[in-house]
Amino acid sequence: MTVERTLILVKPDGVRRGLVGEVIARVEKKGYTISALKMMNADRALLTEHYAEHEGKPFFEPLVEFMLSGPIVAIVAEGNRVIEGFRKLAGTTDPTTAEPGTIRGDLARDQGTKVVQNIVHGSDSPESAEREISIFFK
Ligand code: D4T
Repeated sequence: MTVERTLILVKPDGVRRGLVGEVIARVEKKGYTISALKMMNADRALLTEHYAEHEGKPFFEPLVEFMLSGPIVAIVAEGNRVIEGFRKLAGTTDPTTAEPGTIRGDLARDQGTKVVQNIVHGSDSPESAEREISIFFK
C-alpha cells in the first residue's frame, strides 16, 4: 500500500469560473479522500515559498500576480498513489495540448497571457507534497 497525501490548489481562474465543485467532484469520483479544504487569499510570501523552484524564471512574477488575483482553494487529498493519480487527472501544464478527459484538457485553453492559467496545481512528489501541505496548512 502506498497511501499518500497531495496538495491540490484550485487557482484563481478555477474559482472565478465556478469550477471548484467540478475539481472536487473529479477527485472524489476517482476515489480519493478529501482530508482538508479551505478557501483563502494567498499572499506574496506564501507564494514565493510555494513556487521557490521557479524564482528567477521569466514567468515567476506573472505567476505570482496571477495567483494573487483572486481567492484560491487549497485541498489535501489522500489515497494510494494520489500524487501521480491527481497529476493524471489534471493533465499536462499546457492546457492547449492537455489530453481531453483531463481537468486542464477539458476546461482550460491558452488565454494568451504571460503565465499559463491552468485551473489547478498538484504536488509532483511525496517530498513536495509534504512541503506544500505544511505551507498551506500551517
Ligand atoms: P503546477 O505546479 O501549478 O501544478 O503546474 P505544473 O507542475 O504543471 O507546472 P510547473 O510547476 O512547472 O509550473 C508552475 C506554474 O507556472 C506556470 N508556467 C509554467 C508558465 O506559465 N510557463 C511555463 O513555462 C511553465 C513551466 C504554470 C504552472
